[in-house]
Amino acid sequence: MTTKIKTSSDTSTHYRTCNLCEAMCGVKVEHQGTKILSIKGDEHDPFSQGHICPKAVALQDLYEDPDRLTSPMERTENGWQKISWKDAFDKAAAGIAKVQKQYGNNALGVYLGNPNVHNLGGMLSIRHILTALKTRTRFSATSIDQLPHHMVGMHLFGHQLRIPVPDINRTQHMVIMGANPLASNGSIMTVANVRQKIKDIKKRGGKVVVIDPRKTETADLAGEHHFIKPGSDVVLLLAMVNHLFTNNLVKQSNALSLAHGYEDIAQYVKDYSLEYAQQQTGIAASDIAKMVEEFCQAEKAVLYGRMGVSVQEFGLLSQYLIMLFNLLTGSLDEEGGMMFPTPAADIVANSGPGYFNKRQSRVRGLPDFNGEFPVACLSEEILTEGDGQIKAMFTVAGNAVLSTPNGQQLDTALESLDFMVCVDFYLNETTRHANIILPPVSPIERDHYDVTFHNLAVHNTAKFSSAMFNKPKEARHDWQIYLELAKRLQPKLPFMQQVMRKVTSVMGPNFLLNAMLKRGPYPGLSLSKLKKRPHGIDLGPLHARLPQALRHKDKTIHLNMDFYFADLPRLKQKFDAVTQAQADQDALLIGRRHVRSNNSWMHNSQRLVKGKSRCTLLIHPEHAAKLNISEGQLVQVTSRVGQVEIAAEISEEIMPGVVSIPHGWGHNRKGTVQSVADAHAGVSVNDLTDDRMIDALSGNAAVNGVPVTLNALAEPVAV
Ligand SMILES: Nc1nc2c(c(=O)[nH]1)N[C@H]1C(S)=C(S)[C@@H](COP(=O)(O)OP(=O)(O)OC[C@H]3O[C@@H](n4cnc5c(=O)[nH]c(N)nc54)[C@H](O)[C@@H]3O)O[C@H]1N2
Ligand SMILES: Nc1nc2c(c(=O)[nH]1)N[C@H]1C(S)=C(S)[C@@H](COP(=O)(O)OP(=O)(O)OC[C@H]3O[C@@H](n4cnc5c(=O)[nH]c(N)nc54)[C@H](O)[C@@H]3O)O[C@H]1N2
Ligand code: SF4
Ligand SMILES: [Mo]
Repeated sequence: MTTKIKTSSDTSTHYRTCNLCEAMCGVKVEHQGTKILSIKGDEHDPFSQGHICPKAVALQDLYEDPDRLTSPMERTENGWQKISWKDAFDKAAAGIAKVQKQYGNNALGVYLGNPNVHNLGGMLSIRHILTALKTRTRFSATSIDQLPHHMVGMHLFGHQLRIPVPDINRTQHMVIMGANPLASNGSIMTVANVRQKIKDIKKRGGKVVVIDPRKTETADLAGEHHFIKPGSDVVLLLAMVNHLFTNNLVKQSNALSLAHGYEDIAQYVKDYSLEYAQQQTGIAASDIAKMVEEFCQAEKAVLYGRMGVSVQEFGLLSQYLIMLFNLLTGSLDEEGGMMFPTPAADIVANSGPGYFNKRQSRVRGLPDFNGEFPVACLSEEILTEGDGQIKAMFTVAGNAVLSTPNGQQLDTALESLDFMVCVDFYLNETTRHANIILPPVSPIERDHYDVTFHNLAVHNTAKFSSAMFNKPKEARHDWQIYLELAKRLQPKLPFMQQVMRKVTSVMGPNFLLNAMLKRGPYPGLSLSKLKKRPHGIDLGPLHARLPQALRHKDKTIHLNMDFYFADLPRLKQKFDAVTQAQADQDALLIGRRHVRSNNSWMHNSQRLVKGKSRCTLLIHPEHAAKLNISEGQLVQVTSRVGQVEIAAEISEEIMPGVVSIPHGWGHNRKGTVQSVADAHAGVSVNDLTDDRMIDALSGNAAVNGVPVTLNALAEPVAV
């Protein structure tokens, strides 16, 4: 809520929720007019209690960034030109219509990037533009991210967004697989100040265990850490579930009583012994047994797995097994286990349950989820000629060239398009291919409510932030861009849709939020009530919600064993054979995140990128010595699809045989306008990740565990 600005010399205080990552921290901004004086944590925020990370100050950098686009741009023979909004909408609509008329509606591809989910107006009005674009060729960042979580939610609990999260505030034992919340600030676990939460678990006598091919910041704090060979988590999980059955450790619970036929799981996992898991993962059989037994002995325990597990070749089966492990140990829907949040604006009640494999992609036959094809097949859909080939693209809040596998191939593919429109405020590696760029306002110039992340939060709260500064009159919100373009692309609509579009353009999407709040589970809550509480409202800890929270009509958990365990032959094939790729490779490549970075798009903030380059190749000393690589030395890294040259950073924190490069770098390409990022360019790990390496069960991209070879190049250089 903003205190009214009287004169530009008055200092005002504004409270809002930072929308840059999933953690929903409350910030307190001091400003004089539109000059920001400071950004600090809001200690009265009921969710974050004053915590922020270094990225919060980047809200100011984003707002003030001279490279941030504030007017629509058109690419012409003489370079980029500013154009009026009217011309931009007319030209964007005409260009899309022309391609669709010539090649059919599906010749337009759509890609939705991650920040769309962190955008209130965007989330609530995106359907208007998707309808008007009339194409069934859609992609998003979901299929290089959390797709397995949606599928497990849909199958087991009846809705793609019915996803339980660790009750980190009350657990006594937490096992973290393939997540580094100390850098990422948590994901599919909206939690502020995770460092403190982990310390608190230990302080109350509990335990935290991390399973990761890198001894991360989280692993350091946790105390117990096990290296795991990238991509082998699925074998570990099968053995862990098997151990529950063979050692009589399955625990009855309310959730388990709703999962009919769970006893049959034992049959599917029986061949996966601890010894086999040791052989495949590198974790000693005795350590695995101890890990399972300690978990079962703990009063309250939770197993949590994220990106490291989701984006590997058996990502979906792994996330399913994580859910089964929680279910079979009495940790699902119990205090201190995996619990279902109760958000004030209930997106589960306001969206479809999700569907899978209704259609298959044209070239490779990959399954859709909810109407979206796996992003790993985007470039082939542009490059492969024939009926249904993508000839134009529409992207929103995404930078697929740096974010999706075989980015170099996508870069080339985008170059070949007839037409492209991007809704984005940077001219970056992806949007440089656009014909028209439509830039929305920056985050602090809009209202905010985390429709998505309240649904994944470890404590129930409701927080609404009004725009801090009024947007310039001529500027547009994302939702306004969608609606104006939709009007031009599809002037005629069925009556009710026409009314909804009209009402949304006149009133803005907040009325939809208000309707959700009023229909929600907390009587008396409304937008006007939230506006009076600028720090937000505390709605209490998570509580047990089964069976009511199940969206299946019969109010039971559907285990869908046939679907999931049908993946076991593929698994056997992969793990039983030493493949040629394994014999040739020097290392398995994984990613990493850093608290001062945010995917590909926060690298234009000097404050965040300053200091030593973080885009380095992490390699273990023994491994480096074997390949004659010394600290700082330039190394050529080669995969099936590409090659990069990057300085080595030698560290014992990485497992021998594994190397790590962070994603989102590789700036300074011709035609981009991001001066700070260009000066800290780095290389793109997604020029190495392979569009052919996917989780065949879900279609999700597999960017962890990519086989690469390494060649020491020049003499050491300073990093
Ligand atoms: N600072 C910062 N915060 C962010 C982001 C960011 O880019 N920067 N991005 C945001 C987004 S979009 C997301 S989705 C979240 C992601 O949040 P997290 O899931 O916490 O993501 P990462 O930090 O990448 O952690 C993944 C971990 O998995 C490990 N890993 C890699 N391969 C394997 C494997 O095969 N097995 C196992 N067990 N582990 C493996 C990696 O070493 C790494 O430590 O973070 C969000 N927050
Ligand atoms: N190798 C590897 N690849 C990965 C990952 C990994 O761990 N390893 N992580 C994956 C994950 S989890 C994700 S989520 C994806 C992210 O992939 P993307 O979503 O494609 O990429 P981002 O880097 O988040 O780019 C966001 C874009 O949105 C713009 N933007 C920011 N805010 C707004 C806004 O409010 N409105 C509009 N219109 N635009 C905005 C930014 O300028 C930027 O261009 O990357 C994935 N790629
Ligand atoms: S942790 Fe995330 S939400 Fe919190 S201040 Fe940092 S970027 Fe913003
Ligand atoms: Mo993500």
